[in-house]
Amino acid sequence: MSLFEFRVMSYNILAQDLVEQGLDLYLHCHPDILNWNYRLPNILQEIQHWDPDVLCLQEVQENHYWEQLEPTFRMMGFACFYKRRTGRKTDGCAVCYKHSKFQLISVSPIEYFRPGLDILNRDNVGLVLLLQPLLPEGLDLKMVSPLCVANTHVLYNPRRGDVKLAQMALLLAEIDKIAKTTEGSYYPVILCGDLNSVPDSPLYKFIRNGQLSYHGMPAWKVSGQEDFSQQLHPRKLLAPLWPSSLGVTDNCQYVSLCPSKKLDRRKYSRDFLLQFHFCNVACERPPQLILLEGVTDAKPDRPARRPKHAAVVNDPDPQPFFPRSSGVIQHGLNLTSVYSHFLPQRRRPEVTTMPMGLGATVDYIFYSAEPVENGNRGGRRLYQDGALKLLGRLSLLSEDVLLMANGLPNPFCSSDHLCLLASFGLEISSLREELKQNSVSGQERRLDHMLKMVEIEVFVNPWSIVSR
Ligand code: KL2
Repeated sequence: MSLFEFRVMSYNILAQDLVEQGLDLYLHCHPDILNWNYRLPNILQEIQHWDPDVLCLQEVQENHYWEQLEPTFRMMGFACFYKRRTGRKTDGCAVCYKHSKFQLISVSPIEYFRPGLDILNRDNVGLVLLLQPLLPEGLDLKMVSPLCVANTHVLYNPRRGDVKLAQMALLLAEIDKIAKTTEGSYYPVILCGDLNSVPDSPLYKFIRNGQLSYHGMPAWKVSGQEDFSQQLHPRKLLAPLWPSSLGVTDNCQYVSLCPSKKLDRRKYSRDFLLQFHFCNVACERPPQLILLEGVTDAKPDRPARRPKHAAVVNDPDPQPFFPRSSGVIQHGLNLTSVYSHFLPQRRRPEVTTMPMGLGATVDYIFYSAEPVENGNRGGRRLYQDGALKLLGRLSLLSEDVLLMANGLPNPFCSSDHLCLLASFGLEISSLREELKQNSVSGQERRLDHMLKMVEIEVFVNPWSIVSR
């Protein structure tokens, strides 16, 4: 099986305006290394060195993007897309791809801010691209599937897990729309971002296991960033998490796209329709009505407690009706993490950022995989690679190592986050291979399947630093 190989980098490059607004977060740093003119060439050099084909950046300051980053990336062979946050903060997300490797199919910027909705009152954003991998000349593009790339920077506030979940739900709904094939399955998805949530937090589990029962959960618990269990009256998550007026189901799908039939038939609530049950018009027999004995000859009786003239009020909830589950959200993308969040040889957690000298993972590259049947260990799904294969990744570091370098940023790493880098292979189908597959016996196929599982163990080696 031949593979279309490419590398993906996710990197929160620390917006300069945020450095200057939060200088007390960087007291451990020499002021010179916080200077943008010092940081920019270091960050560019790092990107150039690892040479990704897809680059997902967070905390990209708008003026730096247009004046410095985009022109440089363009010279490096990237096509670039940018989405600034709504509101007053000056940074946003960028997704860039090598135009020698991919062709753009579509791009969707997403604003999570929705006026009037408390749960979506923050200015974070995301970007979702659909890319067509380009094959060597002579090969039909149809032999390789389009790839969906999403990038986001979720709200920081450790107390507002409710907002973080709603932001993720909007991003997942957009991915669902962009990555869904005409047959209802999904193109491979790569989801990068700073999710401001730690591994095995409820938000992380929601992405990885496709399901979260949230009803009654304190909002601060969602991200696992900090412990607010001493707080007297914590904000709790109540079902439904977001109102139906958002047009997103509890399965994180846009209502207009979800498979349930004839949604537009249920435009009015039951209470609203009941008002008309015995209204005057309903009790009046149309004069031209042909009477059928035993069917239309009885005059409907108005129950005594129903007034003759029902005061018809406007429907308070005229939104399209769709069923909401009680306190559970789900999504249909099968996503697993490139990183395992643990460095077995050091027996320490991986770290992607070091706020105030404390190491944490909040940055991720998730990718589409196949859930292993009956591979559910205590609610945690097991995955194996499908059409998209993880070939390697750049090792992260542990907190103790970063502390020896004086935390982040330091003279070598010019952001308060480390970059994440993964190398993938996307299956290129060929007629010959399809024929071969169809001729192998069931026994051989099972063996082939087992071999694949073993290979994954080798691939998911945290020390497999990508090198080419
Ligand atoms: O955690 V971050 O840093 O992904 O590296 O995302 C946010 C935080 C970023 C954008 O909002 O600014 C940082 N204390 C510490 N850091 C903060 C705070 C805060 N109160 N607010 C924002 N950030």
